[in-house]
Amino acid sequence: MTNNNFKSGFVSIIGRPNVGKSTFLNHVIGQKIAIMSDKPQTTRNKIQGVYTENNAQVVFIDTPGIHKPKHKLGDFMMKVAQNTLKEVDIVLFMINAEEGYGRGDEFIIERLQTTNTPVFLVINKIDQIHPDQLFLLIDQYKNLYDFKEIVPISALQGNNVETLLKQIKAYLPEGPQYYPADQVTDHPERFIVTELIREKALHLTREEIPHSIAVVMDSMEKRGDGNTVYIGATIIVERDSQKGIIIGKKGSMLKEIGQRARGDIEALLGSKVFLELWVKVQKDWRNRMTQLRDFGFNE
Ligand code: GDP
Ligand code: MG
Ligand code: K
Repeated sequence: MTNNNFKSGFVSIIGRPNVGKSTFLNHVIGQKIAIMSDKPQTTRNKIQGVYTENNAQVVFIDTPGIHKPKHKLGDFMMKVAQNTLKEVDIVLFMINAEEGYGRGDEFIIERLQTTNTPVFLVINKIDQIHPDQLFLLIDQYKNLYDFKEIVPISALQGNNVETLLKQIKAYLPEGPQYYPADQVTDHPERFIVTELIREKALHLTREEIPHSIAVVMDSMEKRGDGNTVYIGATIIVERDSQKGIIIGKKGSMLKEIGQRARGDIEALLGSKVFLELWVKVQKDWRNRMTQLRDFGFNE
């Protein structure tokens, strides 16, 4: 599922209400994305959508609390928002070309000052303005912040959206495919399945394994008579020593994790389950993913 040239990462889209954030996501969806349903993985991870191609995956995530609030934001919400902006790979700051600069933008730009994450200015709704107006806007916003890229688009008509996706990919690090290409939309249980495996691994290894281990679903499909669900999943750890612990003597620990998880998954899905588990060492990325969880992706 991962090869050396695969790129992946997290992208946060921020901007005042009605600038076109949802329209942009929907346009990308129209091509290849799948929006996550309003099921557990959404409430937990605040993932808005996942865009997958042959050699890249972009996980669009929501950043609660970054829009100018009607009332004073709690410290916690503010911290969550700030941390999220630091943890993602790219921030897309979207504005409405028709409206120009406003106080809502001022609020957001203040928040952006404290992060080193690359920020793109996405100027949306260019179908509504004259090119001269666009140049003026670009000049104005250039003076407010050191945007890494400035990309004019029309999310509605799709103009330049491909270019924006290309530029996003250019800034993503090499990394794994976090989510299956066919996505979880119709399978909210996928997320629960990986959490069940994670839970068993943590429980059985006690303090020896940090809570930051991740479980990634490689495949989940019905086969044969349709009564058995085949699941392949990878447990990702940070160090070789942890891999050894998870696998156990002659594979005994991994077998135990698998058996216990399988019991729960069969109960969850109401069908027979064939579960194949792998263990992989990956140094950095899963840590980031867990941090994302810790930074407010929990409810
Ligand atoms: P959000 O609040 O940022 O998610 O904004 P929405 O995606 O809901 O868009 C708000 C409104 O702007 C909707 O009526 C969209 O149809 C419209 N809109 C979004 N993108 C464009 C665009 O590129 N051009 C034009 N003309 N309208 C757009
Ligand atoms: Mg919206
Ligand atoms: K970062």
